Amino acid sequence: MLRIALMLLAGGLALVSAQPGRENATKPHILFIVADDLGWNDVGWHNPDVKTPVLDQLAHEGVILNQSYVNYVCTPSRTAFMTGYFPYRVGSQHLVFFPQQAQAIPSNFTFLPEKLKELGYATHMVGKWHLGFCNWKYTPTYRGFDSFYGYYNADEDYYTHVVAGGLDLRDDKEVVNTKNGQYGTYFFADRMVDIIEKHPADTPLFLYLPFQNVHEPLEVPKRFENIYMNVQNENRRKLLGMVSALDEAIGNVTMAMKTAGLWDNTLVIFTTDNGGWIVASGNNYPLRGGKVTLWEGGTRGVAFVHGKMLQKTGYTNNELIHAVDWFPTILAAAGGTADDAMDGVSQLDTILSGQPSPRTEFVYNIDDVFPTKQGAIRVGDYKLIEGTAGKPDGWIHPANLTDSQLDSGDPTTGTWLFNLKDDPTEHHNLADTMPDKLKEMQAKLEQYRGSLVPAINPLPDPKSNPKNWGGAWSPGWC
Ligand SMILES: *[C@@H]1O[C@H](CO)[C@@H](O)[C@H](O)[C@H]1NC(C)=O
Ligand SMILES: *[C@@H]1O[C@H](CO)[C@@H](O)[C@H](O)[C@H]1NC(C)=O
Ligand SMILES: *[C@@H]1O[C@H](CO)[C@@H](O)[C@H](O)[C@H]1NC(C)=O
Ligand SMILES: *[C@@H]1O[C@H](CO)[C@@H](O)[C@H](O)[C@H]1NC(C)=O
Ligand SMILES: CC(=O)N[C@H]1CO[C@H](CO)[C@@H](O)[C@@H]1O
Repeated sequence: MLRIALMLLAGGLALVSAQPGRENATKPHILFIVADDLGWNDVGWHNPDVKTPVLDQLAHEGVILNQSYVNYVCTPSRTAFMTGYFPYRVGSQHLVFFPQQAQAIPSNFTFLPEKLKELGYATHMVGKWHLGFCNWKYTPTYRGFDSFYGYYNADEDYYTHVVAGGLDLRDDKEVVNTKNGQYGTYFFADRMVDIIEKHPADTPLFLYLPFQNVHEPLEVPKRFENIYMNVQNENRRKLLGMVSALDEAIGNVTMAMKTAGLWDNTLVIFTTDNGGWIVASGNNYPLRGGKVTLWEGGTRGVAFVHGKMLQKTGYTNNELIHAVDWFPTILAAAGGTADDAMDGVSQLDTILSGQPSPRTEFVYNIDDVFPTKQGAIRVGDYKLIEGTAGKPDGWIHPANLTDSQLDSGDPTTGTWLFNLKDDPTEHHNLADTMPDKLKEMQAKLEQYRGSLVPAINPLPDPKSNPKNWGGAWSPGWC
């Protein structure tokens, strides 16, 4: 697979550089936008009740990615984006990193912006990190970003920027304590625009924008909520308002790119980090389950790409892509090559011209820790889940968000085999009727399990307490 990937990668570069009529033969600017907990059924191109005009237009002008997979929760997906490795090979496969635990991506993994800097890129990040902060060496400006404006953890209040008793907002290394009462999406978008306005056009720009929206808590300025006055369920109304706030912020970012003259040479990659969190009114209908589950609703992410360098646009691409692929893909677009050992493969030709994906299989997750062992893989059209698949389970329509479906239904531990080509919504478990296929898939999962790295999951450390650090979550205790 790697050899094929390298060949495709060389082809992809030729396509980029051979494009006629380009004024600037410079490397493309790259806008890598990650939405937080944005569900399959929470974007306008899947659900006309959702108002995302900016994203809809970008998606329709570009290429909608219909089989773009992510991990089941936040830290693992961000691990995949930043390292190009499946989280189970890094040690970050077990849920998310928590503020009180000394958890981080080990230093021997090179992060994507470090590679891009070697290729001459300016690298900036605005938003959520969630890849470890207990030592400065694990934080964004020590892992390849020229600048960082955002937060280390997850789940903070959109107005106070506090999570679990500590302020979590930084400008590079400095604590920001002047934003209490201001909705995060506004000032994060302002910072994004500011970076773009100050950026020298002759330097390639890598802008990593992992947005806070639409993660819990459900908070949004009234004017966004008011777009959905027809929605009865208050939580759902707020969630949708948060989606529209995200959309407006991305509109401001794209407008700034145009004004700065960068847009025509910009490759936009948009993806969610995992499926919608049904408990907080996110929705993945008609897919099964959502965030924190290995069902398709948790792992098949909304995504698209956009840019003038795309050769074929305005269609839905059904090729198999996984979160680990963005590292080598972005690197290839920037004129570099990824490490051979990496799990990710370049999808540059897949997105540029609709070539077949070099990927035929991937690992959804392997975790031996919680609540029981879990493992899931895809090979060709088939998917195997063994152990805990996660909850909420089922096919939950937005109209049914408040009912008991949220926590009842099928058992969440078992063995499932699906043919996703025929059954993308995982209604028909083939484990009993296809015993040979099941054995083959189980053997494959065991093979993958051979490279499992133990989860980084130490007990909470009292040294982390923000009281020891002037009230903010701070590096320095591991
Ligand atoms: C980093 O070190 C760990 C532990 O030795 C190893 O499992 C992993 O493969 C290494 N990763 C890289 C990218 O070198
Ligand atoms: C987008 O820009 C407009 C015009 O500057 C501003 O009024 C609005 O608050 C911005 N929206 C977001 C979400 O930042
Ligand atoms: C809503 O839930 C009810 C009861 O569980 C079920 O009969 C109905 O089909 C569901 N509606 C949708 C649109 O899924
Ligand atoms: C997207 O994938 C689904 C299968 O999950 C398929 O039914 C649908 O036709 C695909 N969309 C397009 C436009 O190809
Ligand atoms: C990014 C970049 O190099 N932009 C340049 C593209 O070319 C025009 C004129 O050909 C310049 O004005 C831009 O600065």
